[in-house]
Amino acid sequence: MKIGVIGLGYVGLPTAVLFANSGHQVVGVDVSPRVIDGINSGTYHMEEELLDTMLQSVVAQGTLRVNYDLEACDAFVVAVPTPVTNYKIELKYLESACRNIARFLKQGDLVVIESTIGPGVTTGPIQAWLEESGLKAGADFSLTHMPERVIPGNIFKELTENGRVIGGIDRTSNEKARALYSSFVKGEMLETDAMTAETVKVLENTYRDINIAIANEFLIICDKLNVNPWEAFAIANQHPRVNILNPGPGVGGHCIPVDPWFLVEKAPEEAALIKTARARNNAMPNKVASDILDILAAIQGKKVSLFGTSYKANTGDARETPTQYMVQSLHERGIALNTYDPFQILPWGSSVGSLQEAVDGVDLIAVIVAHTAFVELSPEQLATLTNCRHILDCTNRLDRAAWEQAGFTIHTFGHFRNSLVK
Ligand code: SAJ
Repeated sequence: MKIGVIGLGYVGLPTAVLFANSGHQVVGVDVSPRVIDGINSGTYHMEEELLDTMLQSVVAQGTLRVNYDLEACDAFVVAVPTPVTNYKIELKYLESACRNIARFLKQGDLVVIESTIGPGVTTGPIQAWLEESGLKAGADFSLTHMPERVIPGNIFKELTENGRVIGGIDRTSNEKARALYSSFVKGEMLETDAMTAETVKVLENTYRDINIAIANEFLIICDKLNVNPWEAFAIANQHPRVNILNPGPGVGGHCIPVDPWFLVEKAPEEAALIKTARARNNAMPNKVASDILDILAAIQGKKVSLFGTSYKANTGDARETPTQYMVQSLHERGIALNTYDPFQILPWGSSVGSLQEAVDGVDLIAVIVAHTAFVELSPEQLATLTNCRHILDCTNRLDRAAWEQAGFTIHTFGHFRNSLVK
């Protein structure tokens, strides 16, 4: 089959590569010169080695071609972003992708929407944009929503092994989508209707957001009670029906903090818990900033280094990263700081490029992200680079005994006051 993949981001590009690798002719379309020129010149690299090798090979074989312009295909897969701005979902990229497809749509084609969308969008605006082709959904072409559900950092495995939801507008759409994706998906594919598939995806991510929010709220309550939350959670999680997630400095990325708003938009009155959970998670960077302020005051320090600017461990992805909001909050309070991340240098003014620069002249190091490079840092080595001996561990991953042995004080996130008592 000839497949057009629109949007070559963290889902679209690997999907295009996997289709091409399984023998289809694939045309990848994107608006970014970095992506198109990079792929065409062989200088674009994917974060996962296996996918990177596959990308180079399908481009060399000509089974994947990438371009700014779309062309006629038998199936179209849409994986463009659907960001949320001021609590509203922006469908502009989706609209432009669908209107673009409408120009080439012909009898018998299949359109698959992978982008995350709120309930009702497939049979609402998406169908309407596609029908500007003059063709009727169902009668002339097939349409399904197949939400992507992969976790960045493990894309190849998740794309091939995860179960999929197929939410077609009719049975034929579901059958066509199943046949197409069977070329690389080994996981179970569950068929339903478009509205259910849209709802499933946002329920999943909202469920995770709320579960993280309760962990964060428990941390704040434990802090008030002077109970070590990490110890309390570890014990509570021994219970067979309890699974408290990890509290942390906030919820970043482009999915978990975004998708709940798709439900809020549909049911603003009813989604009270969802909104509260969002507010709780959004307040966490500020909680870290306040703790930093308190520790600096107690140790008579002035400057902090924030270790980690990605939204989570072992990725260079900084979308919606909590660190960004922490930096803002600390700046507003007049605290001197720098940020350090082995994966990236961000244009925040305060971002430094080496561990040595990061720890030079600081009084406190706040470990925000559990990058392996931080968790496995040698306390003895760090001790030779800086006079700073105070660490706030927001990840609870540092080996406290080893750090204390090397002369550091580890301040526990949610329980740091304990370490300030002499
Ligand atoms: N986080 C916590 N505590 C936890 C788990 C995560 O504070 O116990 C934070 C992380 O540090 C990060 C944020 O939440 O800032 C989101 O991280 P994540 O690992 O939960 O999720 P993503 O955004 O990397 O990927 C998610 C995945 N969903 C789930 O794990 C339930 C993935 O399956 C989805 O497909 C993806 O969102 C998406 O695209 O929707």
